[in-house]
Amino acid sequence: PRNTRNIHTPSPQTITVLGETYPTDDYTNLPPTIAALLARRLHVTPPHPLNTIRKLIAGHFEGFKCYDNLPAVVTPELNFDSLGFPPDHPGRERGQSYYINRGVMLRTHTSAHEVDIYRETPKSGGWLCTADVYRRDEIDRSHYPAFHQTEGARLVNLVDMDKLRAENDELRRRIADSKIIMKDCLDFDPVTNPLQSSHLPETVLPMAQNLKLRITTLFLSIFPPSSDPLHVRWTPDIFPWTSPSFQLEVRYRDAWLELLGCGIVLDATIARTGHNPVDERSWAFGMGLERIAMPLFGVPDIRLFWSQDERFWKQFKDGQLSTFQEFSKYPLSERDVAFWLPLGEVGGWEENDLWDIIREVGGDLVEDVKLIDDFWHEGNGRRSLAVRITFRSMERSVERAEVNKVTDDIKAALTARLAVEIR
Ligand code: FA5
Ligand code: MG
Repeated sequence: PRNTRNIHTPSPQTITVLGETYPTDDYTNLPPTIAALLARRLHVTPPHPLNTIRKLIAGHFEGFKCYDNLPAVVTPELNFDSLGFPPDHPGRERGQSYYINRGVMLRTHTSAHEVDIYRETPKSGGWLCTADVYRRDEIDRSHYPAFHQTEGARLVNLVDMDKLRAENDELRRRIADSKIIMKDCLDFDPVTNPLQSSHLPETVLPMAQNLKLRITTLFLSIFPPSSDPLHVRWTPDIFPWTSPSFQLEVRYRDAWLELLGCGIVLDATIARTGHNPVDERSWAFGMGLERIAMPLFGVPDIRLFWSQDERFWKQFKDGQLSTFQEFSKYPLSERDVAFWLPLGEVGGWEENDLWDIIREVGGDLVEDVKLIDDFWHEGNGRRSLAVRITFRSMERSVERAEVNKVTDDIKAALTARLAVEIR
């Protein structure tokens, strides 16, 4: 059983997002702290590094039409249905996405605009769309509930296959001459990652190669040449509107960092856009801009991109790459909060509700939240949870009294909204 309780009770009748007022309902779960991020528009604000990356990508995909200002408030139809997400896909749940109400939500990916943009794209056209996207995710160095994506797509007319093969040969030569080390994935698993039934290998394989080669040469052109080779690897992936699908990872600080997902768009999706899948096929990708900016600018923590501290902003120049110098961090404080869940409630509620309440009350002071204890007490028949909250500001040093006050406010909010009993 899923939790349908509105965690933001007492909920106001309306909420205002980017100056527009919407009625709330039992689906509303957008906290004010997240709503406030929509106005930041980092990806079009120089000298922010995400704006620089957006422009570098646009420079690589010459002739692709750019969409940089599409509003983040979309319908679930656009975000999910237009792409063939099944009705029970977990991404649709209130625990994973931010809803203004049942009818409108914050886009969870730039793919929400695919169908609309394809509709106005001419035959054999290409386009890019860069935007802020929102997901109820856990928070750590490489995950944040608000981040940025660039979506890219290219329509290819089947009469142009020879040109495409020649282009692929040229791109392959550039990669062979470079310092990039690419592990390709030619795994078209017929069950999990099949070619579409109407697609012949001799037309679709060059398209899949073109997709991977255009992306690999993008990284070749934006990562400055260095003595260390850049390691990238392709693996199979799954998306409801592409097949076959792939993921690209890059090696950064001794770990593989996921940069993007991509694939060959399903005929069914192409058919929805006014193009004819019998002669027009398309590849599409969606890449995380912070995930590219982190290795490119040496930014060690995704939360820094949202910093208002001038020690962050003044390190960047519009359109230029530079290496971020970490500035000293203010001291942290930790507080543990333990509580009993309501009698009879043993699960089924969304852990994301818990993280969101803590973040909503604690705002930017909350650097990290970890579940440190979870047990079942035979005696009283109740489940107990404990979380450790790390408080630290990126802007200032925070007094002990303020940390205590915020911790008390968090306890009060958890009690009021999740009906827990603080231990
Ligand atoms: C998607 O969002 C698909 N829309 C991509 C796509 C487009 C597939 C077109 C096919 C065709 P995914 O959920 O994997 O896929 O996200 C894409 C990228 O966004 C990830 O590879 C990662 O770089 C970035 N990303 C995802 N979640 C987060 C997060 N919480 N914080 C920062 N970056 C994230
Ligand atoms: Mg992914």
